[in-house]
Amino acid sequence: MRSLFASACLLVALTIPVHGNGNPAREKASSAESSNAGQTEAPNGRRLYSHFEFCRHAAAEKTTMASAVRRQFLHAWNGYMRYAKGHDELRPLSKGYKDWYGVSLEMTPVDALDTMVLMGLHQQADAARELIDNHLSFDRDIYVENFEINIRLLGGLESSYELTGDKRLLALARDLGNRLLPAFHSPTGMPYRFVNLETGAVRGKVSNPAEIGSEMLEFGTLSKLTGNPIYYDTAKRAVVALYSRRSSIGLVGAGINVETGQWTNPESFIGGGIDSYYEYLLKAWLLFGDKDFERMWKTSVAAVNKYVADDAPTGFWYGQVNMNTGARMGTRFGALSAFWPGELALSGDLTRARRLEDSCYKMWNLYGVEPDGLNYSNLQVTDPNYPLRPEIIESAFYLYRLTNDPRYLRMGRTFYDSLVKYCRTGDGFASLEDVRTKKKADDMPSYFLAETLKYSYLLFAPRRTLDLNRVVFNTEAHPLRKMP
Ligand code: DMJ
Repeated sequence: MRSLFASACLLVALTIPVHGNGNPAREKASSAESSNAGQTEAPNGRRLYSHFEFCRHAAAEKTTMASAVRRQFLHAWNGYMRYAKGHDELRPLSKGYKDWYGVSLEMTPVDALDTMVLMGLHQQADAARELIDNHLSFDRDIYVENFEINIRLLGGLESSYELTGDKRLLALARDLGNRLLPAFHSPTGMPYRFVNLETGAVRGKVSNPAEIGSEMLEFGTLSKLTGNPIYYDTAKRAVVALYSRRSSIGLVGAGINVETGQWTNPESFIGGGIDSYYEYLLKAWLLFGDKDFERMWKTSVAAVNKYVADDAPTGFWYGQVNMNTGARMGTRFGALSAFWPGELALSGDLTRARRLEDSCYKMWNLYGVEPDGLNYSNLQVTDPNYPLRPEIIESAFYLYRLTNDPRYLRMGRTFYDSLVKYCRTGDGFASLEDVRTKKKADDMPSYFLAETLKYSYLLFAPRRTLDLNRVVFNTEAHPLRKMP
């Protein structure tokens, strides 16, 4: 039996086979169907359903899927609590843990907390808050990656504070924001890649647009929450410094020296290393209503669509070009680039968004899970791993919310089935070393709970679970509230 997601509620009537297919979610919907009064039988032995009945069953299937995702989230969290409690991340195969910097920064509890709140997992949220309250300290003599700590921890603390009102989370966010500020003390105002949380010393003068330009949402929110403009102004200065170094055709490259402002790599694309720079131009406009970001986003996306987009025989993609000339340098796409349909949709460009998500779905279905790298000109895998990434699901979520087209529910169902089939372990979920062989890797990144399972859940959950008009997600899927 085809899923009820297979057709839109816009249809007036449709026929559905009487018997189930061995799939629990669909069978549940089927058994509800069999109790219906007033249905008629079509000549082909199929039942004829009214528009109303169809929509009701599609809604039931969504509810079933949301519950199924919630159960998988619990499975992942329980594995973390059993083997990695109080550490950054679970190692799902060796049943151990990983701390990024030798000491724990409670990465998984902070990243997962707002997902728990949205899923209504109150007991688990209390346990995560207990770990954060009693064990998280940023007073550590360690060099941390400004970008990662900002999107996961600062964003996570802020979002959870907004959802719970727990002032201890805000105090931690403010402390962390102050410790990250020295990263921006470069001659150009663009941040160094690493900063020592205790001393404020910095490292890593060659950075990239994603790491330089993905602080605005978290730092801007910190200013709104504390009333201190320093965070907003510092992050904005960095973005403007980067934007003002775009090429004459409006593109940025993949590497830049934050001390000299000189580009070190002229390759321009939308994937990892540049991705969330563009994302934050759009979202800073949406979150803060700041017209400067509107202007920077519109200029940038026009250049990207003109030069980086590629209408290839295998589909619509975005590859690599020279930032100065627009000459094509490569035809690489991958899991990280699959965030772009979501950004396009959010900005109102549903045509490109839909076409690109179709290409992403093709990429996913080549091996039943997407690879981190794909040469789209011949559909050959260039980087075979799948580290439980969320982007393709994130885009399906935005597209479903903005179009109501059930094809994105069907995609979400495919992603869910693959995750459970290929990545689930006895005590969590594991990345894949190779999507072609499905060999697992000993990692369960914290963003799997922050992003992958959150977007999967929100795709199927009632819209009232989170009102997209009132929040903007940071690049780690932490929803931040729009404030005047
Ligand atoms: C996450 O940490 C964020 O989404 C980031 O922007 C990109 N990489 C991972 C997920 O793939």
